[in-house]
Amino acid sequence: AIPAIVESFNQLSAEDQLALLWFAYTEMGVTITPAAMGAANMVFAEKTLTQIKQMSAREQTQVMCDLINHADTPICRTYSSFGTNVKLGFWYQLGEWMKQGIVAPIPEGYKLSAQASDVLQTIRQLEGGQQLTVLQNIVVNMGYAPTVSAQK
Ligand code: 45D
Repeated sequence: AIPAIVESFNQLSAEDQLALLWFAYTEMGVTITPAAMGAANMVFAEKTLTQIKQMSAREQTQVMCDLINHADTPICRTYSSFGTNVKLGFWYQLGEWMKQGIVAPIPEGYKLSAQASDVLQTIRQLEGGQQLTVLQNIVVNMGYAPTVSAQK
């Protein structure tokens, strides 16, 4: 079932993918402790996260869209070099900063498309370990990796 869920996620528009991640994050954010984040070797992502923090709101949103779209940018290439849990931790950190107003938020009252809501609902119904696997499979393929893209 997990590959099918990941596949349906990947078929959503970039905007839907980003919005769905945001809603997944807001629902599960509380369950991720600082200790768990510590386990993710976030030192590898610190430079990139700091760079994003210092960007304008528009640039911040653009970077996140680029990651989803597999754009060929320095940040997308750096992201691809992260391990899976660093990638998850990276998104988690951006989510925290969005909540704190440090990174540009999603528009107030924004609603997911019907397709994206369906995928989110399916993810909600999984047990915790499977949810984590789905999220790992989603974030692992974001960013830009020349060898992977060449196979498409
Ligand atoms: O204008 O054991 C829209 C670790 C369109 C490690 C938009 C872990 C309209 C150890 C697209 C809506 C900690 C990794 C704008 C475990 C519009 C460990 C913008 C687990 C502006 C278990 C949308 C970690 C935007 C986990 C900008 C499970 C959306 C981490 C941004 C999970 C969305 C992290 C973001 C998740 C979502 C993070 C930043 C799910 C972040 C999600």
